Amino acid sequence: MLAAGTPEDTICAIATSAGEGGIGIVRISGPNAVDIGSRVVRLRSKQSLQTLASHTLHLADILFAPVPSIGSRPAPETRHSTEQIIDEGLVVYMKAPRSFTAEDVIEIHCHGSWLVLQRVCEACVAAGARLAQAGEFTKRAFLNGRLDLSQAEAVLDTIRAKSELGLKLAQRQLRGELAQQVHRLRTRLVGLLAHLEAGIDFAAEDITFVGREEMILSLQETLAHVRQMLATAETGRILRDGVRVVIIGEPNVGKSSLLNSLLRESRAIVTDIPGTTRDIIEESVVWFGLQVTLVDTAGLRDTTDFVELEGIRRSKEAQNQADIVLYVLDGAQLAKIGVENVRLPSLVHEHLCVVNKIDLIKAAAIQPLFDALRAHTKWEVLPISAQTGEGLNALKQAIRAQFVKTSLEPDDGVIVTHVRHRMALERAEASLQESLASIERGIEPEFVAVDLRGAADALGEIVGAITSDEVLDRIFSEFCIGK
Ligand SMILES: Nc1nc2c(ncn2[C@@H]2O[C@H](COP(=O)(O)OP(=O)(O)OP(=O)(O)O)[C@@H](O)[C@H]2O)c(=O)[nH]1
Ligand SMILES: [Mg+2]
Repeated sequence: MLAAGTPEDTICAIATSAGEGGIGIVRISGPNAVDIGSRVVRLRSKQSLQTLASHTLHLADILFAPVPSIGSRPAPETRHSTEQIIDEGLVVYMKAPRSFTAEDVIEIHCHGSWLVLQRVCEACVAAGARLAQAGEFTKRAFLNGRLDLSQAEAVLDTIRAKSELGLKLAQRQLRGELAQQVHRLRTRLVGLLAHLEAGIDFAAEDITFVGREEMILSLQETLAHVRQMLATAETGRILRDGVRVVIIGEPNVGKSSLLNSLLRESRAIVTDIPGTTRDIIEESVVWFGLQVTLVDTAGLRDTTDFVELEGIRRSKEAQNQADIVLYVLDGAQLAKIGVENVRLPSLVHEHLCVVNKIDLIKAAAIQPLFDALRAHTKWEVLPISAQTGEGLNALKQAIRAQFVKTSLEPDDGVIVTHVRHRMALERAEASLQESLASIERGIEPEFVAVDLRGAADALGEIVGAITSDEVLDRIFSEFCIGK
């Protein structure tokens, strides 16, 4: 059930984004959409909305004072004196079930002025519509079976996508790639469950419905599929949300210079005074279709300066939220003190070590320095110069390669992008493991059935076949109003 109102309500909202635009759209959806639309628009062709062919556009005046419903319509002269024309625009009627919500939908396309759009919305409310809640159109599409839950989530991902790769994955999920795979696995489990339960019912008659070996094989295959999907979750999350790269190192090694060159703008203050950066500086870019958030931090050193200490605390906090840490060394200093005196911190995160300022090292000395460094540490080390830009492309490629390991072609299987899906798959994995262990130990089929049902339900949660109001409310409240 919807938190407020029911699907019998007709809802309306501004569907385009706030601000000025060439065109703005107000969307009306529900059983009375046509009736409400007829009170708000007057077609120039004098046709009534009811008679329009679905999915065709028609020029209309959009009226402020709601026109009384047909039947109680006043004489044309009185009607003319009370109504006000808000704007002129185009109207389209999308007949149920061939609309986004699978309900009757009227869209009013007017000029993209927020004031105009608000007045059109007010006119719709005065004519009997209710203002839609966040995500209510998509929620209706889900409740009416137009989309499953994973596709509804993909609608939001499409709207929010910040990178090409994120958009590509959202579109694949919207087309139902994940849903189909989940349905296949779930159907197989439900089939096995039916056999198992039938076996339980007819146990006394000694009929075996699925052989033990066959059951084990089928469960193992399903488990392997679930694990295959889980293995893509980390890449999926990064592709959808982007990767967070935190730059750390001692003062003056060129962290802020690196941030600036990667962003190609002078975002952070750079000086030759150690301890310049005191705060966290964060900025996003897109590299090869992948969204990357770069975070510059205060240089790490022993200090008694109160402000710098706070900066160092924040730097450590930022490290904990990193997908990858870039540890920056000063190459010029390295050449001077010798590689054997370099101490690299122990980092729990994925990390890359960059040796900066290689423009200050003699060309002939670079290779021996890196050979020694690679012998001295297990870390991957990359030469760069924030000043000349040398090595920055290789650095970007290396960061991408850490995360985009799977090919992104649809033929290579589904990629899991949502934490909610990952968690459900983990529950399915645990239940499948449990059921296999039970069969192998010769436990009663009744107990195996409980685990099989658990696995099927966990998969069902992904597509919304099994779900609670609370989960639905949480998912749809993330949407904007009008979607
Ligand atoms: N020659 C050369 N100088 C560099 C390079 N990168 C940075 N520098 C210089 O090194 C000094 C320190 O640079 P910053 O970017 O402020 O260093 P930081 O690591 O952010 O320093 P803190 O904020 O104090 O921790 C500045 O004088 C930069 O111009 C480089 O690749 N080559
Ligand atoms: Mg700095």
